[in-house]
Amino acid sequence: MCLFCKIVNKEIPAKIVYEDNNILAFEDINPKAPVHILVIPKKHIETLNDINNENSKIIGEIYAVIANLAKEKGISKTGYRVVANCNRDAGQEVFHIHFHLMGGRKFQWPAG
Ligand code: IU
Repeated sequence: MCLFCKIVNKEIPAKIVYEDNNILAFEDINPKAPVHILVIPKKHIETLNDINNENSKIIGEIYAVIANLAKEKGISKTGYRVVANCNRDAGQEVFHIHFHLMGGRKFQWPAG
């Protein structure tokens, strides 16, 4: 079972900030910004390449959770970045799709 599936199953602890039937959000263990939360579908989907018409509804739900978390964390007005890394060149390390919600500082563009 993958690392994030284990977090979903509560076999590995995480600082959970949001949970519903389909989605889990928890603090990144190695934060790259003052706010750094990972938002994931509970269902195992490996990469963005695996999004299709059957499972894409969860992506909109994830973005609604992100918008709420950004408000809760007080970064919705100042701004924040959402990142989903796909495969090697983007530096994906965990092969269970996840959206990084990062805020609380200014970011460079283009991203490195
Ligand atoms: P990436 O997009 O796959 O590169 O991001 C994986 C993230 O998962 C990264 O920011 C790690 O710090 C984070 N993470 C975690 O929160 N808990 C863990 O046990 C492990 C990685 I391993």
